[in-house]
Amino acid sequence: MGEQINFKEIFRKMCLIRHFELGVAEAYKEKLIPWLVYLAVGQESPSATISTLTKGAAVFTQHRGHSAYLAHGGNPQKLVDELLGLESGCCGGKGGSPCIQDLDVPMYGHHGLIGENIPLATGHALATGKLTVAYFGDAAAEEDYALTSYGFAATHKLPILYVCEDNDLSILTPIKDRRNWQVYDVTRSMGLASAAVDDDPKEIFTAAKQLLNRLPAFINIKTCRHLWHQGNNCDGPPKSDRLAEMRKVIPGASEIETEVKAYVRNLWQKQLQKL
Ligand SMILES: Cc1ncc(C[n+]2csc(CCOP(=O)(O)OP(=O)(O)O)c2C)c(N)n1
Ligand SMILES: [Mg+2]
Repeated sequence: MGEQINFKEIFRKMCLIRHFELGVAEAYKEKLIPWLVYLAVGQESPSATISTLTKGAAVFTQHRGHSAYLAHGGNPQKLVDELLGLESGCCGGKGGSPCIQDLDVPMYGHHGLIGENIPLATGHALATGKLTVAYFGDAAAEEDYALTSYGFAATHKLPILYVCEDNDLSILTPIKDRRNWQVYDVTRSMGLASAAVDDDPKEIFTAAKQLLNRLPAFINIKTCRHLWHQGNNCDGPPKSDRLAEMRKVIPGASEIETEVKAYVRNLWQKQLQKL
């Protein structure tokens, strides 16, 4: 497992996710993608950081999964093709945005029931004994089958890291209207190593590195979704933007971002010509 934080690698992955997603938003706006898309603009840092510590892990995601796919080494071209419904997509063009799966990563896709990836990932950790990472939102995290999965993982000491990308929203409903308890308090009481952090890569890296030595574990990462639950609209400027913060402190940030942006633009242009 990587021991030192590599800010440039994390920043590069964040730029890849951000510009990839903006490319999806553009294609969606132009109606080149006529089906539902769930974008992770603003939520780049959790998977960009966790992936640097969990190379080779099996990854389970839910509907907002482009970010984890790109961060964990998924093929951006296959993702573009998937979103365009082409046979060359990672699911043969039949999965679409919420169901990204690619056994080359290996990454297992979502089926529609939020949080279902939590028991599935838990079963994977039990069956294989291999490091498994499950990404899900703050609403998925509170589902009954999620809670029982955490308890099962604690009992059987499974090699799994649960990563909650906590944007404080279940479509439009904030946590305060849904529950008066924290999932990480429940997981801690079950015996899982648990942490709650902000979306600062340094904070995520430090906490995740410790948790990975004490699996099973749960990490709650506060993050900020910039766009609507589905599609490319937004309600004005975001409350926070971690990528913008990183641009100010990473040496060579502008060169890295320009390079990644050009790469992503080229990817979309090349693929759109296939339509
Ligand atoms: C069991 C179940 N209940 C409700 C839905 C409808 N639904 C789809 S996504 C979603 C919100 C998910 O929120 P969260 O897990 O926090 O992820 P986020 O969208 O915020 O990334 C809901 C309620 C569903 N798909 N499955
Ligand atoms: Mg949420």
